[in-house]
Amino acid sequence: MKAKTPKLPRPKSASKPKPLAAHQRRFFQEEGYLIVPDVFAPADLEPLREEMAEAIEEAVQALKAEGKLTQLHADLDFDHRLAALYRDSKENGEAILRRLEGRSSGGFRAPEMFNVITHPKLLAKVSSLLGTEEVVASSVYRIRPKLPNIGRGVVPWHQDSGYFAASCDDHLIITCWVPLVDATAENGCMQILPRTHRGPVVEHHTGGNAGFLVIQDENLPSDPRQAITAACPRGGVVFMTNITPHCSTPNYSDHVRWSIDLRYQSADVPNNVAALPKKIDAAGKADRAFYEKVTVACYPPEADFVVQSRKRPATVADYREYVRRRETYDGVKSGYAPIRPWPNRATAPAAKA
Ligand SMILES: O=C(O)CCC(=O)C(=O)O
Repeated sequence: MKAKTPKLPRPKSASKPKPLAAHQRRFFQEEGYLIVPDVFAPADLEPLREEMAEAIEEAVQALKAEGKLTQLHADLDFDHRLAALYRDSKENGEAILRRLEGRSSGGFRAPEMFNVITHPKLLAKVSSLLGTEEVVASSVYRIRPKLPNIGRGVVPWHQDSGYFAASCDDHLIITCWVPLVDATAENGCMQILPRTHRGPVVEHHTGGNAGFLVIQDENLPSDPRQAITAACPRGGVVFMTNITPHCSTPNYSDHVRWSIDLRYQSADVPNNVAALPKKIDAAGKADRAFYEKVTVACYPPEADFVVQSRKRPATVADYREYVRRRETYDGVKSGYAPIRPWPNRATAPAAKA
């Protein structure tokens, strides 16, 4: 990816960022999710879409230079180009996706991404759900380009806490699912099981579609037919708790269902903001003190960073610090203890009828 200037002016916005209204907060508390159709103006997300389109163009040019690609589909827009490239060649499509998504789909760290993660309109709403002004962004954010008619982006039933340390089960970590196109049932928006988020983290299995964790139907906290279809327009956000079961369905449209999902927690919830390795060896192993400190976090392998604190403004990460933390954590490739050793679906005993 090309070198970037770190500072990017945020587009001026006429309206002051608003927290969620009491009825919206109540809905979230009762249902375990909330869809707000107009958190962003579509223009707020345009720089991110453009930067991702640019990253695709760079990947295309690299493949062309290697002689691997002749049909560039340069006439197609952001919503359609990757689908056409993937259709022509799965190998090229995967190479572009790997470049765009980076390690664990969270490798994209352009200023435009940081600007969405730290956008005051989003933080005002997150802050009102967390009930604190000191907010930490969990580095577990993902870019999800769900391509038409392939299984890759179809995410099976899970609770986000299925991925996190059990020590964080009782803490609120909010997922903000941000579509970059209108997300519909046709292009594979999420399905959410409402009113089940006050229960426990149920059994997950490894070996779900595309390597994701999966909650088998018999382990879901309620009948999957109770699920709601979480359609959400571009500019909107689907907010969920870390215990809310959700999944997503195939994309039957002709375009990519682009989305990102971001996670936030109170600064009081265990995090790894204070943990940075002193050294990382050639095999990607960090010093012992780092592993001792970092395992307090809900998802130790990825770097958390403070995104809002009026009380301690010096702790808030700017773009440089965000990149530094993410790159450092990406350099640590091994040595983490398993977060949650769920059984494998293929080898687990069959559920009782
Ligand atoms: O984007 C999707 O299809 C699924 C997203 C998801 O499961 C998540 O954000 O936890």
